Amino acid sequence: MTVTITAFERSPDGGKGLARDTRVRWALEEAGIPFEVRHVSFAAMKEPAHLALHPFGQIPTYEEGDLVLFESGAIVFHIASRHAGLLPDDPSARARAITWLFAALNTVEPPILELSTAKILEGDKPWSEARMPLVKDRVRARLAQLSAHLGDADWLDGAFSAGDLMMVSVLLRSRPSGILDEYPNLSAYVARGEARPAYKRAYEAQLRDAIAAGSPG
Ligand code: GTB
Repeated sequence: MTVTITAFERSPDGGKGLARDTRVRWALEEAGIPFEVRHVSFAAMKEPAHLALHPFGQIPTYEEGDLVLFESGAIVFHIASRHAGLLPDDPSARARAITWLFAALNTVEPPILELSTAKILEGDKPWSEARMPLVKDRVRARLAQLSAHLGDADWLDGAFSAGDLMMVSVLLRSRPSGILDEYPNLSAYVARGEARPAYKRAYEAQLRDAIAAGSPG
């Protein structure tokens, strides 16, 4: 059955792979599932046809026959649940990998997003400069904890899993701030994720799309 996902028509990151379709592309590549990408403009995302797929008018979405999903975490979990390679067979190891997927989205991503919001949407406010160190320190607090847990392991819990896929995807968004590089083991962890052939295929495809669309950046 054909799988179709949606992505930005013109990604604001110019193809750096930071939009959330990249994590879905990566999961599909890891699972060996062929898929098509439908590109949507910011305006089209808010129109009824797209809102019927995604109530919040965002990307990514996932269509597989009659099944329509939104939320990158739910989509990655759906792919990982039905195809080998992204979740361990052992029930306890599987539950732990899923825990890391949630931790990436619910515990690590929020302060990283807050930093992006503080820079992009609030950077011109008079109070922004005073607030920024607090926002950055909240990112550092999380990354320090994650760094301590990871230690010198390759992946968060044994073999590479959907939990690592999501954590690497989330951490990538902290790299432009320079904060990721303050934690060499996390930086190396992200590099291991980026070195996976499936990630490279996902990254290169979204970059090709961005170049074809003439995205800025
Ligand atoms: N919780 C949802 C999920 O995980 O799927 C969040 C989805 C979401 O935020 N989608 C964004 C979107 O559609 C794109 S990824 N925004 C348009 C809108 O809300 O109108 C967020 C994103 C955007 C841009 C960059 N960038 O330029 O670096 C990175 C990430």
